Amino acid sequence: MPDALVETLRGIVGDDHVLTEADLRAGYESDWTRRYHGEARLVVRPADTQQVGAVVRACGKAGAAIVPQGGNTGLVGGSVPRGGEVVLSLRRLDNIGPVDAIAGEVTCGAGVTLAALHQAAREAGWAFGVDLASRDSATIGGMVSTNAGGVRVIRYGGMRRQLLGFEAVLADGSVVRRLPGLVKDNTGYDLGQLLCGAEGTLGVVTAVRLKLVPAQTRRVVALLAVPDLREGLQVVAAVRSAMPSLEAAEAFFPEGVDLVIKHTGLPAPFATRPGCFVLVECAAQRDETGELAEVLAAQPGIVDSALAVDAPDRARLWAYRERHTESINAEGVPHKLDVTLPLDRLAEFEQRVRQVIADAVPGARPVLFGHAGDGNLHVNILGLETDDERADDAVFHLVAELGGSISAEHGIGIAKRAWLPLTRSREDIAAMRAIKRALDPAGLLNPGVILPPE
Ligand code: 2HG
Ligand code: ZN
Repeated sequence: MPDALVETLRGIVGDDHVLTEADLRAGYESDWTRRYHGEARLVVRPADTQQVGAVVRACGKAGAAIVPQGGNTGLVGGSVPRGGEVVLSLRRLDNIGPVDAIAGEVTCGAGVTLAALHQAAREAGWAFGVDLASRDSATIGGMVSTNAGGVRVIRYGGMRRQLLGFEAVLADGSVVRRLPGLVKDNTGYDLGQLLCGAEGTLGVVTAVRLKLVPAQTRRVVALLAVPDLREGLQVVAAVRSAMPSLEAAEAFFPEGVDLVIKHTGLPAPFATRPGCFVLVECAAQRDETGELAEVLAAQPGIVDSALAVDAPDRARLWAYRERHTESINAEGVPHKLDVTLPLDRLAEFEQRVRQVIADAVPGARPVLFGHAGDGNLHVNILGLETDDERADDAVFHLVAELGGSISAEHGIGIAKRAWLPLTRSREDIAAMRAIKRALDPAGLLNPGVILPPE
């Protein structure tokens, strides 16, 4: 039977941008880990905000649910169809406005990649505060929608802190625009901050106004071998209290480094195999290598270290951390549990979680790594069936017991919605449902994401 919606959408975006053939849809239907996939009714690729509005209106009229999608680098199943939805790709909204050099701000379309934004900021003598490993594909709209964090949160915060203004299409196809955005603006509800982290369930972000930060010209990275995470956190605390230029503080373990070595061919970073690796980066307007070396020298827990100042050397050290995700993926389809703990419980969590996983599913292979400076660990688990959630359940219960959150920076998606009540009260969830109902009464936008069907 001909799909009337296809014709309507072709009239809005042009024939070439409504994808109905299975092979053309495929790249939009499966997530990066291959754990989440579903068939889309079609993929539509509007070119601008006005077209996004028309597409949303047409879908609403046809009763067709929409899954908004950016670079499709999400890790919780929130950006791929579950079955029969329209995938609304925002990638063509890739315009970057001129950098406002007086305010240190820029307006960019939802489809701009993080790498392109970094480059535009750099060319204007500024920097953008958020950075993460999938920078070449991740788009700003998706990063706002998931309130992405990344490796510099300890210094600059996540996407929420960069967001000064927004433009979005609401579920009825109308457009709300608060651009360019003001640093001070107390005029009612902050809809931009509400859309940020809403994972496309309350509106479709089409453009944002973002804060930029001063470009730091001198960087130093240290890769450190320590006996365990507890010791690693001591080192991070020492650097943090002594050096305001601390920009990243990451931790990982031999289980992950072994995989990185296996899949990238990189040499082992140190002659000995420590219990834990810590990577810190400081960035300033002048060379702070001496200061960092001095702080580190006073840390008795460090058993081995490598310092890098030049860009290729820094990249070489970062590779041991940043190439975890792809190396894990090369081993199989992981379950990805992105959790955060109060910093004073993080080491206890790390010490207990492997056993908790082993007890839940004997033979499961945990690989932990993450952002030690902000209490965020990525608990990746290999060797599990896609829908065997026993290990996930056990880990989330441990997180809740220790006062943490089941999602630090990846969002809830469909992957974690069943555990929302572990760390959100009934009243809290009811308030979230009320907001969803108010802004999307027909349940058109990313249905089933964050909040399970009632
Ligand atoms: C990172 O920190 C990303 O590299 C991905 O948040 C984490 O692959 C993961 O689990
Ligand atoms: Zn991360």
